[in-house]
Order: sequence, then C-alpha cells, then structure tokens
Amino acid sequence: MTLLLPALTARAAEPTVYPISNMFDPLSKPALMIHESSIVVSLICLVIFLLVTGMIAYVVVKFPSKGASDDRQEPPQIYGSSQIELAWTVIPILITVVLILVTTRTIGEIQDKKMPENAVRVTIIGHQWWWEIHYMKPDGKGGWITDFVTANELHIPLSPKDKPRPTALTLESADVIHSYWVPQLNGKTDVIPNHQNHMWFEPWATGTFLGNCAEYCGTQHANMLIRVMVQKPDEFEKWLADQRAAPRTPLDAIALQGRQVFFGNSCVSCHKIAGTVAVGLFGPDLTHLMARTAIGSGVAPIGQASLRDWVRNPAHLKPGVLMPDMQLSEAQVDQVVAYLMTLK
Ligand code: HEC
Ligand SMILES: [Cu+2]
Repeated sequence: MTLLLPALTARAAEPTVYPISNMFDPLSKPALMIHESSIVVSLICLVIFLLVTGMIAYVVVKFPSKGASDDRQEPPQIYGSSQIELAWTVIPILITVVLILVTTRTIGEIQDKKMPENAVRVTIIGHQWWWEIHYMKPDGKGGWITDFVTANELHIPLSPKDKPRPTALTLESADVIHSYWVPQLNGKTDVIPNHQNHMWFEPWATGTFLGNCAEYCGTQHANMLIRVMVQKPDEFEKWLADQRAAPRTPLDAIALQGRQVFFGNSCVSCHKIAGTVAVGLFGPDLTHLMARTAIGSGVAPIGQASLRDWVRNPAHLKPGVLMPDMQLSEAQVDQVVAYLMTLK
C-alpha cells in the first residue's frame, strides 16, 4: 500500500486519492444511508450506556460500605415483583424493535433500489487474487452481455445528487468466497461461487477510492486490493471509448519480438488481448493493461520496472500467485515488457 500511494498521488491527471477508508466520511449514496442508520443506533446505545453507568456510579458514590461499623440493614427484597419484571422485559423489547426497524428500513431501501435506464452495469468476478471486471451492454432481449473486459480497477461515473447515475454491480466468484468492500462507497458484500450478489454506488465526489477484499481467500488475500476511479461524465465516456477500441500503439522492433515471445508461450492460454488469438481467461485481460495504475491487483504501481519484475517471476512481488514463473531469458523479458507497454 505504501508502495503504491506515491505512484497514485504523483499522477497529475489523477484527482484526489482517498487512501484511508474512512467510514465516517461517506461519499456515495448507500454508504451515507448506512452511516446515518449507524449514527441512530449508536446514539440509542449511548443513551442506554450513560443511564446504566450513571446509575451504577450514583449507587457506588451514595452508598459506600462503612466497613465493620456498617449497621444498615439489607434493602427490601423484591423477588417476584411483576411491575419491575415487566419493566425490564418490555422496555428492552421496545428498544430492540426500534433498532430492528431502523436497520431493516435501511437494508430494504438499499436492496430494493430500482436501477434507472442510465445505470452503468458491471459484473465483477473475484479470483484468487484479483478482480475480473465486465462492463455490460443490453443484449436486445432484455438481458445483458459483456461489452468489454478489464481487471482490478473499476471506473464509474460521478453521480450528482440532482442527476443521479448509479453503477449497479453484480458480484460472482470463480473460486472461493471473497468480499467486495469500498467503505466510502458502500458496505461490504460477499462474493460467492455459484451465486450472484448485487450492490450499487452513487458517488458525489471524484477521485480514486481504495478498498480491500474483506473475506480471507488465501495466501495473497491482503494483496487483492480494490481501486474505484470515480470520474466526471465526459472523462468516464472517454475511458469507455478507449477501452472498447483495440490498442493502437505501433510496435517497434523489440516490441515485435516481444509479441512473438508472448504468442509463442502459454501466456495466450491464460490472458486475453482483444483482437488477437490470445483468449485465455484464467488471468487478467491485458488488452488495455497500461490504462491501469497498478499490477497484480495493487501489489505495485505499473511501469517498466515493475512489469519486468513481474514477468521475470511474478511470485517475487506476489508470493503464492497463480501465474507461474515462465522461465524467460532476460532478453525475452525485455522484449515481452516492451510489447506489454504498447497495450494502452
Ligand atoms: C497459468 C496461467 C498464466 C500464464 C501461463 C501466464 N499468466 Fe500472467 N497472470 C496470471 C494470473 C492468474 C494473473 C493475476 C495474478 C494476481 O494478480 O494475483 C496474471 C497477471 C499477469 C499480469 C499483471 C496483470 C494485471 O493487470 O495485474 C501480467 C502483465 C501478466 N500476467 C503477463 C503474463 C505474461 C507476459 C505471460 C507469459 C510470459 C503470462 N502472464 C503467463 C496467469 C497466467
Ligand atoms: Cu479475495
């Protein structure tokens, strides 16, 4: 994380980074609703706490023991007093009912949200230890199909309060249970194999929001970081258009050799590059690799040095990673990295 922050903040075009997941500073609709109901619940609990501790303190101060000389008698025994027993049964039940109503109302409002036509639809698939991200488009028959695929970094539009544009996420897992959590945008939602969960964001601040996988999912769980880039509408549309287009950077001699290494090795059976024969789905889509800010789901900022390190042996940056050491020669590593750097 510390490794990544300077790289993120140094990017001139990149607006504010929210590195600390401050749950007291919600910047998106569901996060605010959760925040408000947690304040109500905390206040009720605070009142109870003050009442109980206040009464204990009062009794302790008012009636201290006088030691051996204490000739006061035992207080009156009230075992079986229905008035008192009713009071300490009914009042807590009423308080609990209020707490249940406050929280179920919020849960209902969040879960029953009707997505408007203009909502951005995204399907996120958790993998050990990275996130596959599909941007969806209508299939013309009332369903949704993949428009394009990317990984780890979710770009979503700003959702001004007067002109909201929510992003609707469908969460799936390719292997074990993960959990998608960006505290300033929404609460956490489990990502479960053979099951779909849903969540949504309506952020009113641009910037990069950091989050984590919040369910232990194996060795590199801690390096399964989440970045959500909230962008102004025009920037978001530009990003969408760039992602849909094929990479256009012309290849120089070394990048051409690198392309040969890439397609001559099994890279193609795990990675996809749109418009080529590389259609592997086991690893992240590399079509627009260089449009991301980090590699390995946040283990290192993206750049020539980190890509070299990764391609030479990914377990150096991410021990236990599911991409094998490809045993390339130093020259081949340079060539492949030159090719990867054209994937903008
Ligand atoms: C057995 C499957 C497999 C093979 C073969 C493979 N990779 Fe990977 N690769 C992965 C997986 C899985 C990840 C994601 C690891 C993670 O972040 O935990 C990955 C991640 C990457 C990334 C980082 C992508 C990102 O956005 O974070 C790059 C770059 C990469 N691979 C390049 C290559 C190259 C080049 C080759 C061939 C020399 C190759 N890979 C071969 C499975 C594979
Ligand atoms: Cu995980």
